[in-house]
Amino acid sequence: MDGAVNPNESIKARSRFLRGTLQQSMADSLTGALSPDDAQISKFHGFYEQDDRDRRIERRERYLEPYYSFMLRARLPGGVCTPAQWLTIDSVGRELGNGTIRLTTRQTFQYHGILKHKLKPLIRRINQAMIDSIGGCGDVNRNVLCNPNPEHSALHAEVYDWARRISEHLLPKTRAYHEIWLDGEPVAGTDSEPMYGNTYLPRKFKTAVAIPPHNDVDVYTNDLGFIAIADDDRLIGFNVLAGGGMGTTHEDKTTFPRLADELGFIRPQDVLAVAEAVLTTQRDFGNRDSRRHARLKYTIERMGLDAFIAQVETRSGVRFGPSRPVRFVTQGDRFGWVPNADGSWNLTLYVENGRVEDRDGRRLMSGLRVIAEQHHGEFRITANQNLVVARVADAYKAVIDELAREYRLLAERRGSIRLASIACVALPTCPQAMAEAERYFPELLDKIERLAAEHAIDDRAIVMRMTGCPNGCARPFVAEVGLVGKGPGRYNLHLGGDGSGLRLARLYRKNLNEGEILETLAELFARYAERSEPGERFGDFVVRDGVIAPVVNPAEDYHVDT
Ligand code: SRM
Ligand code: SF4
Repeated sequence: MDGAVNPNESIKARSRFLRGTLQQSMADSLTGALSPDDAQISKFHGFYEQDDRDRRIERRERYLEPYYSFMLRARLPGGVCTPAQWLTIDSVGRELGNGTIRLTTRQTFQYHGILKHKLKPLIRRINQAMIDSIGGCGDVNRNVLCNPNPEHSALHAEVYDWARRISEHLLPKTRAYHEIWLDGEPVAGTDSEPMYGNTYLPRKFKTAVAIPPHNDVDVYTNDLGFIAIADDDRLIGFNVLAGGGMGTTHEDKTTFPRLADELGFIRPQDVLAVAEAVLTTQRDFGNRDSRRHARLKYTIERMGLDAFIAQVETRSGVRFGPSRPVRFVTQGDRFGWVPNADGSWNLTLYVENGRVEDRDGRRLMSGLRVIAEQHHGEFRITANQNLVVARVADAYKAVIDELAREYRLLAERRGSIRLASIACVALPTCPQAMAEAERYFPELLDKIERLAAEHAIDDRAIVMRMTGCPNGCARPFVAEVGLVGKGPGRYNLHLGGDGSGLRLARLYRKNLNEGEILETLAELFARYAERSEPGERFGDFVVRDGVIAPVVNPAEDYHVDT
């Protein structure tokens, strides 16, 4: 921490509850960009200014400004939308974005390549379909995650409803969004923000709700987590977690990924009060000088867990009981058809790195559109960037199955490693990317899968995740194998997640090129094939076999070489 006041704080304070000069920036047709302050404020409205990094040099050589466009991220609690909403999501992507839809690791969708003049029509179109983008980004609570597989229908419906209510409860209250994008009446007098105040949170804030035994939402990597506790399929409460996060900075040992701590057990009726108390504690105690150290994980490290819990209890008026025992067995999705307790079915489709488009003979975008036209249930985006066609009535199962086959959407012939893998967006849109991820990972996986086949371990699902930088958007620090971009064509290799999101991976080798990654994995695969016990996961094996030591306390031992 250098003690300097962070400029983002004064931008927020000056913004008149997130209005800034966004309307002027939008009206300025001389540039495709926003004013620098508005580029910060726009995030709270759900969109980021970006430029096409593939075209930077060419544009510079022609004395043109960068090719600016915008990425917009919707708010979609639990990733749930109706088929009618999907049809809008699809049409908007085709007409106003770059022709694709990007499913994200937080169960929502993004559009890339939106030109400035198309932003307002786009926001209006999704809002007409009852989807907004408030808090898609920015220093507020982000999209709330919830396990997407409703096979325990009654319990899931109840838990999902809590995820939706948390999302509503923690929304900013400013009318700026409605005023600017939906032509709402300007607020008479002064707007207000009772929960956030005029500088909002020090940093982004993420919440997830998980239903054991599936940890596909990676609940321990969130600032705030709720684990549903059920008795005979009836929700009796939640174990509450706080202080998880992935983002790090290469070579900066004051930054580290962290799994959330357990605060204790609460009853369902206390959820909103506790969520608000955790959020306001972070609002008041979080670091507002250094954005690199501003997430709740660092606040808890600084305050100490007991002091943090005491604050939350005082603010919420809720006393935590002892956490209930829970067991998670997986952090991946289950593909194909899965029956629900109410007789309906879910079909989970593999969406490579979340990109919905028609490519290489696999007409994913068109196929999903046709399915949406026939389907009467729901769509659910998973936190692994896949899509569940959910609640398909038994009578419609054959119709949907035939469409999925016709458009080649079924995951059946894909390898176990690929199905358990995810990659972040990275180049060409992400300004933070140091290396490729989404565009390169499939090609690398072809080679990794061949290696796995050579060692006869290709039927073992290994959770592999790639990101273009250490911000950790595909949560590589809880993967069994995490590849984190270091520079063009270079990645740090992390090992040792447990396949259920309960153990951090640790840096194993730095700055590897493709040949070195494959060489290193080949050695490890050989060892795994020879020495692992039946059913032992790769991540567990590398820890047991002494390849990597588990992280005990990330603030102290994450950066220790082992
Ligand atoms: Fe992320 C920033 C994409 C999930 C940690 N993330 C970004 C930006 C907006 C780059 C930027 O700063 O301008 C990326 C936009 C790329 C693009 O062109 O679309 C970006 N993050 C994504 C998505 C789309 C990755 C994906 O391929 O699915 C995910 C969108 C989630 C959503 O729908 O809300 C996404 N980002 C995550 C996650 C995973 C999660 O939340 O479960 C993390 C790690 C968890 C965490 O927050 O600790 C994550 N993103 C970051 C960080 C590091 C934060 C930190 O504490 O240090 C940044 C950088 C920042 O905030 O300054 C970042
Ligand atoms: Fe961009 Fe880095 Fe996030 Fe990948 S991990 S999307 S490169 S910020």
